[in-house]
Amino acid sequence: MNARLSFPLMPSLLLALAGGALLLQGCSESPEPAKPRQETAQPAAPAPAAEQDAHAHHDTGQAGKLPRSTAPADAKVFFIEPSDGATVSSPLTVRFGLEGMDVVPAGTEKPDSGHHHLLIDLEELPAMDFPLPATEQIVHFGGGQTETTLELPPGEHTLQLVLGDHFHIPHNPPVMSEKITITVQDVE
Ligand SMILES: [Cu+2]
Repeated sequence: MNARLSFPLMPSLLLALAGGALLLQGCSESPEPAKPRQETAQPAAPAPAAEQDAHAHHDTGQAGKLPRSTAPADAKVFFIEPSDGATVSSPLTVRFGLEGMDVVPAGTEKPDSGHHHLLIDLEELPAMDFPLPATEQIVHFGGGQTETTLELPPGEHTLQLVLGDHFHIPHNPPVMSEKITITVQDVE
C-alpha cells in the first residue's frame, strides 16, 4: 500500500521541481527588461533647451526656433485707461489700444494681427520667442477682447501689454506697451 501511494507522488514532486526551475528562470529574466525603462525615462527632459531659448530675446533665425509672426515697425499697443501714474479704485476698467495692427482671436492666422496679453506686476518679461504662458500675472485675451475689469489689492501695481500672434507668441519685433504704474486706493 505504501509503495503504491508513493509512486503517484513522484511525478507531482518532479513537476513541482520543474515548476520551481521555471519560476527561477522567470525571476532571473525579469530584472533585465527593467533596464530599458530607466533609459527611456532619462531623455524626457527638454527643459534645458527651453531655458536656453528663454534667454534669447531676439529672433536669431536658428533652426529649431518657433516661427514668429512679423509686425510692422510702427505698430503700437498702449493703455487707453488707466493712465500711467493714475490712482484708481478696484475693480478698475483697463482698456487696450492698438495701432497699425488688428485684434483677432487666438488661433486666427492673419498678417499683422494678434491678441492682447496683460502683464500684471510682472518684474521680468517672459521669453519673446515662445508662446506666452497663462498665469495669474500673464492674462490672455484670446477672444479678441480689448478691455477687462481687474480686481487688485490696494497699493502700487504695474501693468504692461504684449501682443501675441495666433500661437500666443510675441511678434518680431515684439509689440509691447510701456509698463505703467497705478495706485489702487484703499476704499476702507
Ligand atoms: Cu494668448
